[in-house]
Amino acid sequence: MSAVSINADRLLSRIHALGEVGRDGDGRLTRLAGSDADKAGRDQLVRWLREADLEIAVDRIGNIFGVWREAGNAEKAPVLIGSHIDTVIDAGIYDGCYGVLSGLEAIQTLREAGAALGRPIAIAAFTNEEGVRYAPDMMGSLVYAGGLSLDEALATVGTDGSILGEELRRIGYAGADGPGFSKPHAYVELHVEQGPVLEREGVPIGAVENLQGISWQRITIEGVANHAGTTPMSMRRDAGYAAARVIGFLHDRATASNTPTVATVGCIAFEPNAINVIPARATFTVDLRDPDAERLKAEEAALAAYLQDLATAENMTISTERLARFEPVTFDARIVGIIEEAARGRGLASKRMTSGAGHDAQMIARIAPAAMIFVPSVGGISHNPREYTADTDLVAGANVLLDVIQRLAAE
Ligand code: HGY
Ligand code: MN
Ligand code: MN
Ligand code: MN
Repeated sequence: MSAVSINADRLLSRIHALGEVGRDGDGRLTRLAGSDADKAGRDQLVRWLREADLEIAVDRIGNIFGVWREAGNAEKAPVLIGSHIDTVIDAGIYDGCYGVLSGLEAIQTLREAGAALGRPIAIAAFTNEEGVRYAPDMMGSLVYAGGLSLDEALATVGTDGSILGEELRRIGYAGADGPGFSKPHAYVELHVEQGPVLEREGVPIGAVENLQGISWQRITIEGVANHAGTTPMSMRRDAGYAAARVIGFLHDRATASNTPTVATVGCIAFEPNAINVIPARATFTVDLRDPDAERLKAEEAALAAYLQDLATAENMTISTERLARFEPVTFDARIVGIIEEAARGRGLASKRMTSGAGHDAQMIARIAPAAMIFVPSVGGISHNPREYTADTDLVAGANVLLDVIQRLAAE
């Protein structure tokens, strides 16, 4: 175990302070990418990076980097610690922010301890990890890893009709300079599990060895508007009913299967959306995930076949638009081993596991050895204001991160 430990009060107070930035009139925490609330969160992070006397860079997709170049041999590629500070709607305070602020805390702790490491250390807050306003998710890290062109990303149209590039310019985060390194020596992301596994098994640290595949689609069903009172059931082409059939199909199929497949319809809109008008159109999103690439493909094919049959049976037009698709990812086994060793060094049990959630780590794994550290989520709850992780677990995870960073920086 390393001689140093993080400053728990500083980390916890920053998590709670950032958790207050971007609350709306009802107290709901929402910092969607490119929004004023996102700007407020970014500005707060940049103030903390300045306080920590780090070299600050904002790249052209708005990723924010803080670099401690003189941590070690400045010629060498840095160890990068990252995550995100944008949130979903009505979010908790830990998702993403915990990892970014723990990375900052680790750097400050090491500097204050006068640690001489072998290579620079950098932290990153990636743009639009959540993908709620602009799909796909993990967009900033995807662009940074070369998986999506900058121009395509900046031109993305949001659910509100806005353009990501214009919004980044408007909030002052359409940066220019990159972080001064092309790819990191290694990448580690610390994140709350957002699921029930660690809490259920009473294990404080997750050594995340892989991450499941993700498929996002938008489906549009065209029916015919008609009078709710005068139209016999046999004459209806009710897009609302057809959408309900699809939601039932997805839920029942994923529930009945004895596989880890999960299916979610998170957004839905009817047009003209009037109480006494049979919906002419239903537009909704489908989020399908599975750790197995072939099974994910099979689930997408089963949905496509179901939509085709439904369109024929209900005499409707059904179209689909792909919003995101990422294959399952296996993280770097060597770094997973270093995480387990660091946990042991702190007297903490750890468990190898799969991530159900998408993370920036899955993008950076395309260009550098990467892995993740999880800490337990109480009740497995996340993407919900009741998201909670005990302070002791937050501090333990950050200390494991601190030790992993030192180990990787010594290479
Ligand atoms: O969707 C996800 O899993 C991540 O929170 N963006
Ligand atoms: Mn996250
Ligand atoms: Mn999230
Ligand atoms: Mn993440």
